[in-house]
Amino acid sequence: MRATSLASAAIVALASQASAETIKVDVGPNGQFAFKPNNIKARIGDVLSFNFHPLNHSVVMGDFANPCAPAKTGGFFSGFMPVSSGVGSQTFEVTVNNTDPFFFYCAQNTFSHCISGMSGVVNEDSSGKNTLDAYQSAAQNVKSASNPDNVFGGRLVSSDTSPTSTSAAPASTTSCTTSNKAPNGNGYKRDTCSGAGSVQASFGIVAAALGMAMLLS
Ligand SMILES: *[C@@H]1O[C@H](CO)[C@@H](O)[C@H](O)[C@H]1NC(C)=O
Ligand SMILES: *[C@@H]1O[C@H](CO)[C@@H](O)[C@H](O)[C@H]1NC(C)=O
Ligand SMILES: [Cu+2]
Repeated sequence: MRATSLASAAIVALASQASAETIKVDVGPNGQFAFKPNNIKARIGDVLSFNFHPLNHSVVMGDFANPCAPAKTGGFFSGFMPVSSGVGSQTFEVTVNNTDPFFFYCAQNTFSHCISGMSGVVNEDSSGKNTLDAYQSAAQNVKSASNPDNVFGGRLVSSDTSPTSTSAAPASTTSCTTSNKAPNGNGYKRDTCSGAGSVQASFGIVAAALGMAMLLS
């Protein structure tokens, strides 16, 4: 019984790892005060990758009840990202931890970005009242947007191939060495990768868990 549930937990972990997606969100593309896309469906484990365009945008998680203000609990803030041309040298990556709806906005007050509609939603409850349309309408009545004091809740990653944070390493830049010695010495193949959160590292852990499950059965 214990072994079975351990094994199925391991399989679920592997399945969810394999299906996690990176969802690219453009912040202010083509000079627009908008996120593209701004109405996002995401699953647990998916990563939102915010790509900053000119001028000087940001992304903050907000609450439906207080448009253009930071979420009361949790959330994230990228900081302001001044970009003169092209796309900024850093992206901001945020992991989706549950399927509850949440809103995000740009806190730039020069030209009132959030107030003029620069906001978005993840997993909108389109059957209820808390829609993106309603958030954006309410935002028009806000005097000014606000932002947290510090960057938090995500990872700043260089847009070139070398990530500034190991946990955000894309598969292509993950380097792995394979050894046949599992930590418990039972011979399961284990990959050691630089870059946490990679599929290879997780597979090693899953394989080790499966090995444990077999020993217990
Ligand atoms: C970007 O915007 C922020 C917030 O308005 C401001 O504090 C910062 O000075 C701006 N940066 C540049 C380079 O304009
Ligand atoms: C998910 O959890 C991480 C780690 O606690 C946190 O940094 C991140 O902001 C969370 N994501 C959201 C959308 O709140
Ligand atoms: Cu903006």
